[in-house]
Amino acid sequence: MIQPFTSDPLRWVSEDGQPIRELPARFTPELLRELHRQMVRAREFDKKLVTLLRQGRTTFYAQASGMEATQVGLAHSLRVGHDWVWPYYRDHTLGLAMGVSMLDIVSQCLGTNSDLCRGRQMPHHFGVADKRFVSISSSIASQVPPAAGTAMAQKYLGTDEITVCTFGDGATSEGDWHAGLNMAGASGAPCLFVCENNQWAISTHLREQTASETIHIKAKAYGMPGYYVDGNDIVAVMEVMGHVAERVRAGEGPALVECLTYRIGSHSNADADAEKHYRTREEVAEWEARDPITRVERLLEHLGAPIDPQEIRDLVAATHREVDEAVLTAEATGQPGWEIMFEDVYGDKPVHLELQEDFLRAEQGTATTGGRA
Ligand SMILES: Cc1ncc(C[n+]2csc(CCOP(=O)(O)OP(=O)(O)O)c2C)c(N)n1
Ligand SMILES: [Mg+2]
Repeated sequence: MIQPFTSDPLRWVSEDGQPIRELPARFTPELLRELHRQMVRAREFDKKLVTLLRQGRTTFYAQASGMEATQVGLAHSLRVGHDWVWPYYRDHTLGLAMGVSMLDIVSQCLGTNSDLCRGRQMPHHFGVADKRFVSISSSIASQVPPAAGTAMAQKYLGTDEITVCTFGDGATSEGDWHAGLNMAGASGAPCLFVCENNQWAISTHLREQTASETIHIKAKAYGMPGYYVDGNDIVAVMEVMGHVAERVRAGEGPALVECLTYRIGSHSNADADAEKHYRTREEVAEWEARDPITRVERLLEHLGAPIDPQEIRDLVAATHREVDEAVLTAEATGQPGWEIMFEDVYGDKPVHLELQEDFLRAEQGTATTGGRA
């Protein structure tokens, strides 16, 4: 029933919330409400983080608004903490749905002492070891070859883990992307590649990015199946991801899933106002009308289990409080001092680093600069 290489994206729920295929039994109103809750929470997180950015409290943030069904749906197809995830910089919604705490993400954005990497990464590039959510890299597609390598190791060691590797549509034009898919295909490694096709790579549209009709057909060249799914339909994302993840887990080799979606916000703060120069207001409005969150609300109405609007208002307010608390908690831990640049790399600090540290300490004119709380 779930076939690769379809010409249209696989879809279960129409844009106006009507089931167009039989709704699988697991999609009870309870599950749909929970998925809705997670998508709303992520959307509101985005809004609050953009505010923090505008207040100058962090310096980089890339919204995922509009892409919630793809990322939340993917999170529900993983075995969190067991399967390895090589994400990209727009995957905080995936992280939140995997149970990464807001405190961990906010701390990393603010670079406070509560940040797991203590301010030594670009903001909004977190990693969480116990979730096997690998630290995000900004270099487009650089996660793809190591993800293939992780999957090759899983195959070699005979584990029952799989590797999930996400990226945008633009990433598929990078050499690293082709090298990674080629390695995974040739070795039959258990890697699930997920393209979050939001149709833009900053200001470059997909049509300028590739002459290929779709992204998923590129899988053919690497000897793996390519699936095409409506990334704004969470039922479709979960059905396809679930099916494909099982296939990968069963030792049938890697697979590529292309989720067709859209980012309704700007690329990042780097192009906050520039987007009006490359895409029209009408195009954004067209995709806002296909919003993944409203689609679930309409589906619940259709199933006779509508969400009370007050419940949504309460959820929005609760999420805002949750972010505010995370920010206050993170900021209260203070910012790391310069000394941390000498820590966490070597078990025993080599002598040249000790000398450099002493030199810097003397330059600072103090023996204990400490954290700037
Ligand atoms: C190797 C490399 N080249 C260029 C950039 C600059 N850059 C940052 S984001 C981006 C667009 C990526 O688009 P896509 O892969 O579609 O992901 P999206 O941002 O749309 O989610 C580019 C070109 C970079 N970070 N790394
Ligand atoms: Mg893109």
